[in-house]
Amino acid sequence: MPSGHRSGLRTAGDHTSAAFRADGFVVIEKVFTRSEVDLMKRELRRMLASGVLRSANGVCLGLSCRSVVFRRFNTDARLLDLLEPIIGPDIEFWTDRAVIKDRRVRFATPWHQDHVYWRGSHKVSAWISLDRATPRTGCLRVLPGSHNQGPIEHGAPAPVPGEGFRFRTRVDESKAIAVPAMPGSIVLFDDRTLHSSFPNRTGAIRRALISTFRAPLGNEPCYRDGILESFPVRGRAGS
Ligand SMILES: O=C(O)CCC(=O)C(=O)O
Repeated sequence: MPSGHRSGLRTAGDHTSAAFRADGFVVIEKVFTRSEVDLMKRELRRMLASGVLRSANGVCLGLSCRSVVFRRFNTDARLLDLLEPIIGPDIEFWTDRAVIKDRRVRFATPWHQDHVYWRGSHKVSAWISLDRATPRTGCLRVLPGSHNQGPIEHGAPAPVPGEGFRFRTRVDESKAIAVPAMPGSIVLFDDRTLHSSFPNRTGAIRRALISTFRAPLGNEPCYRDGILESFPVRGRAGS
């Protein structure tokens, strides 16, 4: 197990960023409270019920650009304080998505690097747990240190029945570790870190808000899912 990957500290920025640099990810426990997590879950339910947000195989893109509630959490100082030692004083929100595994969407997420989808500058994602995520309910798995390999070849995405087009990357799973997370805890990971998630074997709902940030770069386009999503959140032109 990589040393220090589970910090348990919210204010030790140096420790968090050192663990992140070494392993390509770090877990920070209990950043958001139960009532804040309940508010996010209520907002997610409302957005899905009203049709403001659509789920494709359990993935819902673009929450902050449609909801002041999610925008507030993605600009929360507790989250930005964790990101600042990693990204630097200027931080831009890039995009967000909710991933929901339940009775209908049970399948595992295959191994991949997020960089293969986004390309361009490197980004950091905050996987914010909204339910108890365990190996049985579908928590993340990561390959510690895999970010040091840089971007790897994923081949062309292939159709998987019921799951859309998916990349399939070969990984030595003996070196992988499970990353369980309680509601309100955050897993920060680099877009080069190889990760996947377990299938949900329980039928109990497992939701995560996954918000992605980067250092602002004038010449790189914003993320677009029909609408512009990126906006500054700290430092230059941010708070
Ligand atoms: O939350 C999950 O189950 C997987 C999320 C993931 O791999 C991703 O969004 O890149």
